[in-house]
Amino acid sequence: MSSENEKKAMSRRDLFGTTAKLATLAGAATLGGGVGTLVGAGRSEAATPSHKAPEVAPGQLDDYYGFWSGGQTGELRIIGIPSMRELTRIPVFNRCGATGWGRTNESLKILTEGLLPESREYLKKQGMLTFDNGDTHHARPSYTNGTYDGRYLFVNDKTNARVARVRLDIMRVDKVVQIPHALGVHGLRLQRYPRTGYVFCNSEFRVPIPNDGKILDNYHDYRCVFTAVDGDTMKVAWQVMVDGNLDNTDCDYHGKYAAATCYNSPEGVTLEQMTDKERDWAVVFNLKAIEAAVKAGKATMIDGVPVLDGRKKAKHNYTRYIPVPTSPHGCNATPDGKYFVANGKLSPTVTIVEWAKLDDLFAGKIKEDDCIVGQLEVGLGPLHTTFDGRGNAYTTLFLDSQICKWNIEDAIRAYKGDKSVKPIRQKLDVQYQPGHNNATMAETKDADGKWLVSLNKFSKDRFINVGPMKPNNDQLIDISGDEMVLVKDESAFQEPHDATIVPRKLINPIDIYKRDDPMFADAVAQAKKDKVDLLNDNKVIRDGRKVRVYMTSQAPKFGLSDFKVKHGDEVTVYVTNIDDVVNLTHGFNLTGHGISMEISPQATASVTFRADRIGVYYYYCHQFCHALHMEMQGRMLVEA
Ligand code: RUQ
Ligand code: CUA
Repeated sequence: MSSENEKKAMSRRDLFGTTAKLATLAGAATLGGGVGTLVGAGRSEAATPSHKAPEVAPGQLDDYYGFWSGGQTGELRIIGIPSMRELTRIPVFNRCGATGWGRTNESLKILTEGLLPESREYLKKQGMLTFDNGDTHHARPSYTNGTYDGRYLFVNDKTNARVARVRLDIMRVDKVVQIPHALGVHGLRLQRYPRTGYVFCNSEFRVPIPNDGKILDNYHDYRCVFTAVDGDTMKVAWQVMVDGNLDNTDCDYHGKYAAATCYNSPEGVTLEQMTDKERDWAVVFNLKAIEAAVKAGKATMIDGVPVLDGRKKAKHNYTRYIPVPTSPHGCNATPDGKYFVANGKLSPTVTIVEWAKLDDLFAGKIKEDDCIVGQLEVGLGPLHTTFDGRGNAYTTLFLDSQICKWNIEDAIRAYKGDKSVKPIRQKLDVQYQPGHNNATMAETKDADGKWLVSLNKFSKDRFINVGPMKPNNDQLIDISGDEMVLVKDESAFQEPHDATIVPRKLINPIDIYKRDDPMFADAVAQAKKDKVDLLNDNKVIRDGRKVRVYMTSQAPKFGLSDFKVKHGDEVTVYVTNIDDVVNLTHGFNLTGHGISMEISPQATASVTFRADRIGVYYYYCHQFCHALHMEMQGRMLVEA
């Protein structure tokens, strides 16, 4: 940034620092590009790492798994904490050349079977089987009794309204469901108690239901739905129609309530309309009342899904709308199980709501406002809050480029009028413009308060210049002591929206596939029909114009050094990796055919294509598996 720009940014930040209260929606909305895209306040001395980065020496292992959403890449990433090393990636909604995800039969089955019929039809017309992009925001591991159980991880695709489930034993997706009546599935959180259970998803954009062209420009008839997916079956359990646009969501530790922040309560479609109000709300959902209504058949079945009307004017006991300052964003449940926090975004405040008060609210004994037990001014642009399990909260301030540490009970005392307490403990500069932050185990009852990551959207001057699109900056902060201490910068490709951090003892992936893994059950079943023993046989089976090629891989050899097919045949190649050795993955790439896939130890992977090119084509192993890896190849002969 030039010094001239820097001065401008500085003075703008000073301005907002002193007029925090005025920097609510009116100012922010009209300033548009000004406030919304303001980049940091230049380099800050105080923010230079004052501690040495935590030492995870070569050969040493990390203490935690960090599950990073890959944002617009549509994938997930696993980051070791505290080293911040990227350990691996999990392809989810993207196409991945290293694994064949989105091209193999196994992955295509998962990516297509949960699609809505209208999407399938649309995709077919485009010559596609599935969407090949996604926008992953919120990755959350499954719970039992308020803490992570290591079974699954769920993540949303905002763009195409999907939710994927990842098996944590093999770190691969096994189910994908597309959410009906929703465009832009954004907020996602999991039921904590008694277990997951429900996957709660917010549809962000209001749409006509059904979206069939009958309602087009009349945006007052658009609706937003809150969806509960059954995490075991990956089918939609129910939906509740609400007022406003849903943003983020979270739920309690007792299995009774969920909450979601809403913006755009005026239900407009332009920026001016959307922000033309003093207050929006956090909508709270009464899970027992919703379940009872669905069971009693009170829901309208739309496209096979029970939909309840939770709008204010319907006056049902499914929802209540708790007023909060306009345009709230993050929604975060405290690990003590008592509260959730709505983060102000355009308001410099966080609003604290007590879950227990919702009993009285739904019973009609108290009003919505009575559920609010605190409202603390934390700074400009509060987006998300995380916790240390010692009573402190950490809120990202997007505009101030800071993390604000504050004490929850003190904030509640101050709200009650106790002027002697100072809830804010510390503000730490981060570089720059943080979105989510998350601390180790912060979203479980076992929050341990060791590390916090701040996922910053801008890195500006923190790394050598790589062109106009800069990396993001994920910063590691030590929160184990009284003061937050910045210890590490780590660059990241666009855009890790969010992360959860789990002690390594809770996650136990396998090294080698078991032969009865459901991932390749279809291949096993087909082989059985063809009387092929996948671990021993190498065979080409012709079935009319369909050809099934079965081969093994064992370093440094494929079971077949060539196979012959006819021009126009539909060919399926099944490769079974019979190496029973940790880390010995093979690949199968077919030259000139756009085919590349992994076959991990003891797995079978398959791919289907039409042999539309006459001639000689090599297939080769793409993983450097052996000194003779280059020789691990064979020929496909396609005759006219
Ligand atoms: S929410 S913009 Cu995680 Cu900040 Cu997606
Ligand atoms: Cu197998 Cu290289």
